[in-house]
Amino acid sequence: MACLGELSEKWWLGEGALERLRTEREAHGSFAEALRIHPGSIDALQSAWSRYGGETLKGGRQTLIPTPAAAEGISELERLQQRNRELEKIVSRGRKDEILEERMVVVLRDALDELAPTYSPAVIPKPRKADQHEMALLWSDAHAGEKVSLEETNGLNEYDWKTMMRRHDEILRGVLAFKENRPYPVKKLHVWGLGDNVGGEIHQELLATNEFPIIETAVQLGLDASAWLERFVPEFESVEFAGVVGNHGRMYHKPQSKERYNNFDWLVYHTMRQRLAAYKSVKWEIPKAQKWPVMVCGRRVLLFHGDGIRSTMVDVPWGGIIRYTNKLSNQYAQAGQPIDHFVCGHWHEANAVKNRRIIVNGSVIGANEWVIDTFGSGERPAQVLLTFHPHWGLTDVSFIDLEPAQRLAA
Ligand SMILES: [Mn+2]
Repeated sequence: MACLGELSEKWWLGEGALERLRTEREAHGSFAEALRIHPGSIDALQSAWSRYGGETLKGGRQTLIPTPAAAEGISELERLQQRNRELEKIVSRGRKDEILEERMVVVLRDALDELAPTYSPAVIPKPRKADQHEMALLWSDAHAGEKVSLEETNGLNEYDWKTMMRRHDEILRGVLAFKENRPYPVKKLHVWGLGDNVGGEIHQELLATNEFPIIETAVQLGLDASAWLERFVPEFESVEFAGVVGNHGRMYHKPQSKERYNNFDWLVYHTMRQRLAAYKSVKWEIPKAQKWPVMVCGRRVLLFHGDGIRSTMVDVPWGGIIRYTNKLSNQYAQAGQPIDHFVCGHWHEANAVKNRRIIVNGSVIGANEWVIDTFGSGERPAQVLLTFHPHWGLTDVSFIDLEPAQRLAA
């Protein structure tokens, strides 16, 4: 009888092919076994089988395909020997890793025995309780006299004189709470007026809606702000006031750089100075200059309002502020007065940027109709409190929220 291995495709053709295939299968028990003994073409066998109407095989094509091991004639012994070799390899690789690890441990142990740290902490005496921190309150953008309508701002803000002075109470509460709860003594308070504490009449809408005419506003703010500042006097060994003017209190519609102090902010500061003249612990600097350097804990801080910085875009022009202060930095360095910090108001958004080199104050007024209309939103009212130390310089930037959340929600 012809076996499959010897058969050519031609042999499958013609009469009796199906019968010959059956015989072949019976002779070897299965096609798989027939192929194992006589390796041949599985595809040829399968196509002949189906061409001559062989019944569907249980298990489909798999039934025709021998297992690879069987097809290659690999015995069980060979398979197990191969497996054994593989396992030996794995074991020897693991052993190598163990040896490597042990060698690394030895190297590290030897190294640690030989090396010593090159640093030892400096001898620091117990810090003196008398170390002098000084606080500096940024006071600006109260826009006294201006009214903001709760209805027109969709409930975002409401502002009038009474609200303004209530928010000044909040400043007092904040500063005194920070002073009381800091673990170091603070004997000196700087108060830096940064301008726009009067709303002014530079826009038609302000002229039409202000609570009082500007002259009345300035006098009243001088009196009320004196009473406010006076409350700090007994709390600190000394209070040092310095103030620059803003843009809102100017006399004319068009901004001017000459005689910039011709501004109601300047009048307010001088009124305060006269009212508190009897206090020897209160010192005053009310310059005619538009920018004013003050010294605190050996650091030079430049005060200015901030309206000189050009802006054509919505939002605070950070790029412009940084370029502007870089130029100021060069200018003052040339004059032998290098500046450590720049402090301004005007933008109504409290921030400390460039590694706290530039500090921008928030406002007392908060969002108003113009800001919402022009910028889409306005920041909540807030003022900034700085703390300096003779050794570390500006150590803390604190934010005093003038409308704590619960009050707004109420
Ligand atoms: Mn301003």
